[in-house]
Amino acid sequence: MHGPSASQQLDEKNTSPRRLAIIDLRSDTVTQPTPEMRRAMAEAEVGDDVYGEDPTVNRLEQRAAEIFQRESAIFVPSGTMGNAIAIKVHTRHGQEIICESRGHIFNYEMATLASFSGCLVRPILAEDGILCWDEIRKAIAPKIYYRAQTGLVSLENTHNMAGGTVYPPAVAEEICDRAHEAGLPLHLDGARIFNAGAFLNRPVAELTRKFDSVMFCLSKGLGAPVGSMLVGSRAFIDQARRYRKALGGGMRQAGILAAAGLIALQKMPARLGDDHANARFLAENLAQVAGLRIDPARVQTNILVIDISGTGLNSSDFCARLAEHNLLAGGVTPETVRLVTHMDVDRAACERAVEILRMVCSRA
Ligand code: TLP
Repeated sequence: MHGPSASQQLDEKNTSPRRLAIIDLRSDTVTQPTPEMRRAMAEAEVGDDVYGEDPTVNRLEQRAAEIFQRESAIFVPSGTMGNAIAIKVHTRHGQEIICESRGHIFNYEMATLASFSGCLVRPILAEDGILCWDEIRKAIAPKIYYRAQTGLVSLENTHNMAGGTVYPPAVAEEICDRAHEAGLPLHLDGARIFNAGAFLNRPVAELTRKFDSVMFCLSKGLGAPVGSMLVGSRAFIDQARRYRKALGGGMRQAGILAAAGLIALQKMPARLGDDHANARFLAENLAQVAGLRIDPARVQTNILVIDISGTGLNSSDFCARLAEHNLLAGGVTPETVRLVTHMDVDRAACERAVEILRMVCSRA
């Protein structure tokens, strides 16, 4: 993702920050903690979490384990660290990881799967980001001594850069069953698994039950300021705790952050449908705009990846023009732009976003 930051864009125009006037659709990571979260953070009971003594972190980890019906969970500073730790626990140096070509672990995690875990990616392109067992089966390295062996299959649900697409449960389960039969562990980058749950109207425990580990984010659609969780077996999480420390992720009085995470888990999944309805609203309206290509039927959750090549602009110039009108979006490739709905963007803001996009396209 690239493009100017909100403050850079404001500085360039020498305008004082008026956050409310800006419609920020770059990501659901930009959400501000709710007043309830801020209160809980101020009042959180804390201790040193590296000693396992932060009661609020302990409660959050217990709650996450309960929701996902797992033995154990660990609070980590970011989704990137959660994925890096999971990959490290599952693999050995010199192995391959099968994932989709536009997967976050492959493209946006600073190659930690290579630097920390010593693995290569064996990418598979799927137009909608959703892999199926038949494709994965063909990508598994043959058991020949001179071939690097497959160590892990990692799926992403929802799939971010494919446009927030959701795995049909039966497809994900077949992959898990067959991969397990082939002796391979499965990790789920479930940064937005609650969006998948909202789309399918199914509990996240059910959607993820066959994966060996799941990472999900508190700081995206769920609105917490910081943090992600990794869930799995007790042995897996015990090992994860060692690697979290190795990466500098032992956070001491982290209950301040976990307090917001508990509210995120309790209150926020129920409202994700609003974000999905807003994304669908954007898609339906933008599909009518000359120069933009988006299929509303494929917008399942809160992410739109729009083909802007018909405007004759590249994504950086296109986003810069949107920013002149206080609409922030991010380029994915030179020809595509991503819009992400979230709790700080309501329907009125989406209506305004459509007007701005229409105007910028008509002048391109
Ligand atoms: N995604 C961010 C950017 O890094 C692209 C975003 O704005 O969407 N898995 C998935 C599927 C993600 O989308 C992200 C963040 C992560 C992992 C990493 O989470 P963080 O940002 O907490 O390290």
